[in-house]
Amino acid sequence: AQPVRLSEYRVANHSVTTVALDVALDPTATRVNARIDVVPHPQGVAGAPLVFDGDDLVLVSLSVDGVALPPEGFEATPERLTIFNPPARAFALEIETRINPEANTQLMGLYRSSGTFCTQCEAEGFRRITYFPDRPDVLAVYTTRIEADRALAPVLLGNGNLVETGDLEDNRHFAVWHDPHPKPSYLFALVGGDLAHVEDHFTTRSGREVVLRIYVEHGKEGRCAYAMDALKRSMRWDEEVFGCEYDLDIFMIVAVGDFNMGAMENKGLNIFNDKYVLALPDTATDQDFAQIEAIIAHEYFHNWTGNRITCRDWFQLCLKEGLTVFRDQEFTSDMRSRAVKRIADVRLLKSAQFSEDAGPLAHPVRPEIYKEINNFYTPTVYEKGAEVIRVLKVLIGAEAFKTGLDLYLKRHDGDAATVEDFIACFAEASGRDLTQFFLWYRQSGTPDVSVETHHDAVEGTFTLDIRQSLRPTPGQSMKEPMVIPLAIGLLGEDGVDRPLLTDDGQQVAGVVALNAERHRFTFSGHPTRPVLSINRGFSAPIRLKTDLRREDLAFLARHDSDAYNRWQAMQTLATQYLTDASEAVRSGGASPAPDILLEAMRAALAGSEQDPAFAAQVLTLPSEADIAREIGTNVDPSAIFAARRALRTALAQSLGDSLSGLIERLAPTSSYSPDAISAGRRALANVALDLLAAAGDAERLAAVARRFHAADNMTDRLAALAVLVQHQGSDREDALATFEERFRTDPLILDKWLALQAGIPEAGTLDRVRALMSRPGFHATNPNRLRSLVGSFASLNPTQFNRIDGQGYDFLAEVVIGLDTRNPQVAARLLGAFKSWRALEPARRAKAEAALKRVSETDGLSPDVRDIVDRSLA
Ligand code: B3K
Ligand code: ZN
Repeated sequence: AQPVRLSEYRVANHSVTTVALDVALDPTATRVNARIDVVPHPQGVAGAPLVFDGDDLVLVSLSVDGVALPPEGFEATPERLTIFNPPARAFALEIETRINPEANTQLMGLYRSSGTFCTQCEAEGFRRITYFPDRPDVLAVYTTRIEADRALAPVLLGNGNLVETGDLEDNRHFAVWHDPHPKPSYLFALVGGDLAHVEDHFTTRSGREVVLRIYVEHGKEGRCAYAMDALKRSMRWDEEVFGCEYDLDIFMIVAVGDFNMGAMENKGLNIFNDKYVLALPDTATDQDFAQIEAIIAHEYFHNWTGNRITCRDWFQLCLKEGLTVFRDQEFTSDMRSRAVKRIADVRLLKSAQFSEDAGPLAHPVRPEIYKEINNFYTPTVYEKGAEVIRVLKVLIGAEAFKTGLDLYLKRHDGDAATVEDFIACFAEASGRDLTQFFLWYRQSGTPDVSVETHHDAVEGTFTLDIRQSLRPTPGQSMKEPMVIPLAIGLLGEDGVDRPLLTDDGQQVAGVVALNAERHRFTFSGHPTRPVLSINRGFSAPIRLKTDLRREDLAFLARHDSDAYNRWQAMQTLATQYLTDASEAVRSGGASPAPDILLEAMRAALAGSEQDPAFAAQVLTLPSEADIAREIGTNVDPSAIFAARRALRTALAQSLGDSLSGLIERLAPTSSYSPDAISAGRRALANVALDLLAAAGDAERLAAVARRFHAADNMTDRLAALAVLVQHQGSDREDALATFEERFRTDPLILDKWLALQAGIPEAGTLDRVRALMSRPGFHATNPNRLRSLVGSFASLNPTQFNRIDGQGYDFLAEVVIGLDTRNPQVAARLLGAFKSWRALEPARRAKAEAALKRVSETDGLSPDVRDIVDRSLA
């Protein structure tokens, strides 16, 4: 396939004003009649042929202004409709196509999920329904008429407002939906099926009455209350914080079981993976509740950032995704704890995005070339896309940021915009030149920033020598220096922030900005050496090296006024220890003494009940992947695992009594509630439980097993099970069997059970995973099942995926090859687990490469998998 380039963007030669779709649903032969009002684009090529996209389409009939086109006037292939001499004025095109939803295993376009007809059109799925200029800068007003057998699909849903329903002969019926807001085809959706719903209402601040509905499988109505509440809170919050009001009479969410990703923001008709809708205390963990809240908000927020203002082309994907992630992060921060949310977001950024930036799949936040757009829904576009907006906010200040965002929402309402349009609003609002800032969108890779400090006791000065660099990434060998805002503080011996005075005695705000390769900042008024707290709140998404000593880090972990940096200090301390210890395991040398780290953990534990959710984060050690990333090259996952396990054992032994005391004091006094405070207490208790059992002590494990059996909610039950599965022995198999028996009929819950087993760090896990894959209840075509079992194995089990014999890699390659013919998007996603293969030590690297080559040599790969495998091997 030919790559698509940003530099080659041209307007479409033909635009569309209105679309009237008439869809007669049938499992294997759905008829689609599209009446499309076409106008030649004034900036397009005059007299150009009309070229519409298709994918796997069968044309039944075609007419222009009511007259059938003669065969020599057009060409229709499954991928393209070309009309050689279209009228040079506005005209109506009528296209009839026939599609087979049942055979649609890609889950793009119109497909069936457990009998329900539903659609997924982003990025290029609409062209699997009818021929169309399937690109985000073609905006049209849609009317959708859906008809179906009443028994097969009593519920018929479309975008916009319901305008008509009625009965037809032969037990058929229809519904007509009209969406007055012009939109690109990727936001089109329809649903038909036998679904139940729950209903609520929302009154917007200007008085519009909105009906809210969540559609689910019959019997699941009782699991929607949390999602509905999250929706109403999102709607209110978006009015209050961003001034964004809802703009239709109804807002619908439909939960389906087969979905390629989390959810989709179709106008007025969001379609969700049911995992992100359904929740009860007994079925969902605290983490599930939090994710539901965040994703409901995210999709709802797209109504303005994505739908009212959409993207000109797919290179601008971060325009809607980065901004909407930024907005959902802010929402969660306001609903829960800002510091804890920041920590969680940075953890995700580092694990998913920094690793992407460091490997063969690195790409800029705004890519300039792609072969398969579905492969660019990445942590870089989403998470780094949100970080970059945060950088902008720190650089220009909260006030100018708000003015700029208001300007953007107003100026570009109804537009298909670009990142340049967006940034221009902030340049205008702040009066600043944002040319250098724009490098955050253009240059891929994570900047390295190193800081050397120097204290001069005689002069009373403290100097920072800061250097930035950016390594080469695919397609970008030369890099320019970035503008990097670093929030800083200088702590005195009492742990309190000292005033920041420049060398001429001027007080400065707490942010220094780098814009060149090297910078020196000198602060005065420091007769004694202060302790530097830098990149507070993770003000810039960088890899930071400082000359802080272990004692300094322990001091910051205790005293920093910036909560994020208290957490970061402990992580850095632990990461440094664990990288050294991994090295020692590997070389057979002696492990360093963990004294300072143990003491810092003990201190954190002592104050943990003041803010349990925060303390839970502090007491969670860096993951094996975090340590691997820090080591960077020649990585041996087994050595990392051994070092980490030894540290956990040491912590369990030295902090055991404090941990058990804490668990007792955190025991719930009332029944389960998913609120953030209660969730924080459970999180802390469960982190403590996990540490306490780390030494594998039989008595402690028996106590965990009792907790498992006594749990009255999924959070505590699953947390206990997660501890048990880490340790061989009969408790584990008993607990797994109990869980399976209890939730046997609920695949969504069994997914958790699959994921835990896939993560067991033992040699038997691969066989276990294979066995689980071939059990009767495992639907190997369902994305949630695959992600839970295969995805967890490949991404969350470093020692077993990276087995020294290469069997973990072979397994993944085999699954990807088998899946690719049915669902290329999910196959490509799973293959992404190889993204750090080049960082491995030589023996594993060779095995990983061989497995990737096997994929690469497979005939008939999809464009999705072909693109990932080619870039991975390049
Ligand atoms: N916009 C969708 C993602 C679509 C992915 C297409 N492969 C969900 C979201 O980000 O809100
Ligand atoms: Zn999104």
